[in-house]
Amino acid sequence: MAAHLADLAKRRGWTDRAAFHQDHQAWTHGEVHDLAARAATVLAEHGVRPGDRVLLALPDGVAWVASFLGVARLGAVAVLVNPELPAADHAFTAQDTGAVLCVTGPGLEDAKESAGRFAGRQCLGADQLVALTSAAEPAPAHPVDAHTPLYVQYTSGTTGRPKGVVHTHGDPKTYHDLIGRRVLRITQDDVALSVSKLYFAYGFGNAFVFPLFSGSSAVLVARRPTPSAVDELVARHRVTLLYSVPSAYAALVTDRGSGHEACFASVRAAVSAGEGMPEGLGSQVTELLGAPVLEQIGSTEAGHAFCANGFEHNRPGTVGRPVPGFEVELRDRAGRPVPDGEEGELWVRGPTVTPGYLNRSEETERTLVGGWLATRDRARREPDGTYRHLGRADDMEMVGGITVSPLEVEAVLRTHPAVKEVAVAAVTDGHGMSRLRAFVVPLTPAPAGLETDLLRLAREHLAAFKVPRGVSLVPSLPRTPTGKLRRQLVRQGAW
Ligand code: 3SK
Repeated sequence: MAAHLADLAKRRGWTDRAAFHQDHQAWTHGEVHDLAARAATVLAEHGVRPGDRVLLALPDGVAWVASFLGVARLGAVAVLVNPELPAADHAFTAQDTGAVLCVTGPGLEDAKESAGRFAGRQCLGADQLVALTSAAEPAPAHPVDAHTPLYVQYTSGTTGRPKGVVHTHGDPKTYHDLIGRRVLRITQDDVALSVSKLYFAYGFGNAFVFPLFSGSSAVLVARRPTPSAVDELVARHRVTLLYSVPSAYAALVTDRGSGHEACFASVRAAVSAGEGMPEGLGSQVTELLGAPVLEQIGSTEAGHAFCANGFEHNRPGTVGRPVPGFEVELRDRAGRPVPDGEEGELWVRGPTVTPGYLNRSEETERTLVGGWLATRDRARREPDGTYRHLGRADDMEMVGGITVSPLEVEAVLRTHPAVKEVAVAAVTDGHGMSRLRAFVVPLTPAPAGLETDLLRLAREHLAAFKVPRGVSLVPSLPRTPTGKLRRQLVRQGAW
């Protein structure tokens, strides 16, 4: 992939075009590929050989890009992890992958301390890696094919140990051909900003793969940008494609009110994934940005999106139609097909579905059945072929022996104008009984009597068994770094 991209940039004349903007500096496609080829030499000097795994625990930036492409050039495998994880999680990933080297970011560069954090593995600070490239020659590319493993991303699911998902050298080009080019119509004039980070499947496609395969550029920021940082970055770099998640879009809208803002004039589309867009939020975002919101759904196992809305066919509130090249089926718990209009679990087949999890043959067999991927997402197919996402199969709550969809209750409570965010879960009370409780982040200041108002609203719109027994006002909800709600923590009341 690394050699193919460097060659593509030359053949298409992109070498002098900006590829990445970081802080106040721009890096061209030519500079990035040159840096990556030299980084490969430095990595080889640190003992990296074809097939070895190299952990990348560093924030988004050009050093991340050069490290990834350097690893790819050597025929080694990059393991993409959140640099902010606790030490025990880093140690687990280092051991699970048998990484030979960990490339680390700021705060983790102390080699001795880092070696402890990464289970005794050799560590190399990303700044040092970049500094060493100035004295290094470009490395030749190790021969690989489309099926050679290229990178591993970890998925935690809602329970259990994190699992390493393997993707191959052929996958990124396919993400770009199917989603970047066909769905989003990315051209070399686009400028991307992704709130989701590069170590996550969504951010990896948005801000790394699509720019490199299209000759366009992306703005890279080390930390998740605040709403005012998004305003500033969009205006400064004239961002055309904004990729984010519903909770961050909600913050963008609520932090200012409504109405189209001049700083967003360059935006031509706002892509949303990670979880369902609450009703009404999509139109608020469209009004603010003056651009369509394109909702999609994907998974780490699929590599990127497998269902998406596009410019010609955009149905707000749905995740759109299968991405060209993907097949989607709805099945019941027994694996039987579910008719249109009825709810089922989403199964996906397509060219970038992972060959399997690292070291987890049983989980691989359970999740990949006859070439189909069990996503554990629940959905309904509408008559026009679009899919409506109804939550995760393991999201359902059980109260008094009855199954309740927390999403349905949350949708009702969210219509209250003083509610910023809400999560509903079955929580065990002092008598060991499972009771439905709503956790609400209010818009500040919260109006007096908000809890009573919310219970009244729920009683007006929901069957009695779906009405929460209580409401707790909380300052925030537990979310993954990519914005997904951690329902297991909500259930435990532990965050
Ligand atoms: O979380 C998702 O829905 C998603 C969407 C696009 C690409 C990747 C992912 C994981």
